[in-house]
Amino acid sequence: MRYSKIISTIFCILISIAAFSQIKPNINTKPYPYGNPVIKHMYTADASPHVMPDGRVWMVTSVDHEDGGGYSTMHKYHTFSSKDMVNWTDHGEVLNIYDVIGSNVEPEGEDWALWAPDMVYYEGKYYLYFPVRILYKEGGYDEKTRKTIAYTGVAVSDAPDKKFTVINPKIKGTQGIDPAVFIDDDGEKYLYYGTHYGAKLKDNMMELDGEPIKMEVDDERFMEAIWMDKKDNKYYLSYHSHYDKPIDPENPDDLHRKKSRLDYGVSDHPLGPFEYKGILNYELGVNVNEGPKLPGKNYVPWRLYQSNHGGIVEYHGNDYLFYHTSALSSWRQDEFKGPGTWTQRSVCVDQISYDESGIIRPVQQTLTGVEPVIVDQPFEINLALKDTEVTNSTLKFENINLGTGYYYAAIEMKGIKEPLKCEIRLDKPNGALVGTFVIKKDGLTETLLRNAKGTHSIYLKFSDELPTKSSIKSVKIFAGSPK
Ligand code: FUB
Repeated sequence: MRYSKIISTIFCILISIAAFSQIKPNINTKPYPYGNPVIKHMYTADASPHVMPDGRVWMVTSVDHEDGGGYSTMHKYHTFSSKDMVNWTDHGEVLNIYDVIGSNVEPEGEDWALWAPDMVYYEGKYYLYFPVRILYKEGGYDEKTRKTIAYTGVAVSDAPDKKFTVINPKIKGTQGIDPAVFIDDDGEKYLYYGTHYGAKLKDNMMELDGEPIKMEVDDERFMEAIWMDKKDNKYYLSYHSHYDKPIDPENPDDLHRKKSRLDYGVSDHPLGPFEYKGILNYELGVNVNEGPKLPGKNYVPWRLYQSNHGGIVEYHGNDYLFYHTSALSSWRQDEFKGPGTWTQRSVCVDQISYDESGIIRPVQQTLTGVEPVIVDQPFEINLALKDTEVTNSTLKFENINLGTGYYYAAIEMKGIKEPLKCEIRLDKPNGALVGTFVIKKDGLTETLLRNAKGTHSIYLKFSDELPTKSSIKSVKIFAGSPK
């Protein structure tokens, strides 16, 4: 072995020993006593929540290693679903790093990891966006000197609980971690990723449609973990802010310390620029009212100075923040006597509230979690076409009870010659837009719906004259009560 190779091997061994010497075993087997985190049988992080066509909330999460060992040990994703936000089903592993690498060994000198993912439904398929993060071992693990690259790939599946197949291991133009996909009410699709970028996605969901744009937020602490949400026609871009030094146990709230928060900005356009609006989520473990305290201190053991990461979903009238903490790790290691491990995280869910002007009140992190959601309405509404006339390329359906929310719609058509769009609006032909069918061919076309709740007249407004001899076979609104 050459001298330099011996030195680098010794160095790697030392680094590994250093990393693993911090491992604390998960020796406490008592059941975790609180509602948050919601996943209690394994370590999960970076949740991306969406309502899927079965009316349930689904999330894909990163998986932190049972034995800790840091961010390089994140090698797979699981999906979970719930119909009430409290009880979650683990659907198992849907993608592994070796599905991406194509063999069961990592290239020599490199640590490959799968970081914060997103999963969306589009035109009958589920797309899983994953950041590959490669760390070159000769650069070492030190945050200041390490050499890494990261980019986004995409995998597809027919169902969110089945294995995904990689269809593009590296989306051209993407650099950096934390992809998030947003589908707008007009049918456009956007991919956000890296520290600051956003771009339209092509219909094939695996290529960028044009050059990525730098997301501008007037906040110098905008760092990573972008999530896009839309509320009352405004685009809310939330993100993890730059933080600095570790928490001083004697002064955890030190005003001079830059905190790891989720902050957000608002815009009238999905690609910005965004106006900074404030805090979505405080530093992890801040202001938790109930529960255990770190021995001798007035704050929870899992107070964390880094690793905040959020995803937002609206579900039957409430908005929820998904984030993660090390509370489960703190419990399983030594029953809340110590802090837990910052890379043994677990997904928590708490409610978001807004003031009258749309400003988010910083989320109250809780141990109890949220109230179970109970939905009692039909899963599906078939809009009766019998007596409905198409006037000026517009159809009207009166007095439709959308209850606490319907999340998808489908139209079946025949005789389509050219692609056309059909907007779904409430109460007036130019009322609130809740979704858009992009009809490319005969058969079924689906769209997601946003803010479709309460009792309304529903208008379907086609972008063009319907071709002669075309016909509408059915229109249905679905994903009301979760299956
Ligand atoms: O969980 C791994 C990475 O750490 C995520 O991709 C980032 O957002 C950071 O939280």
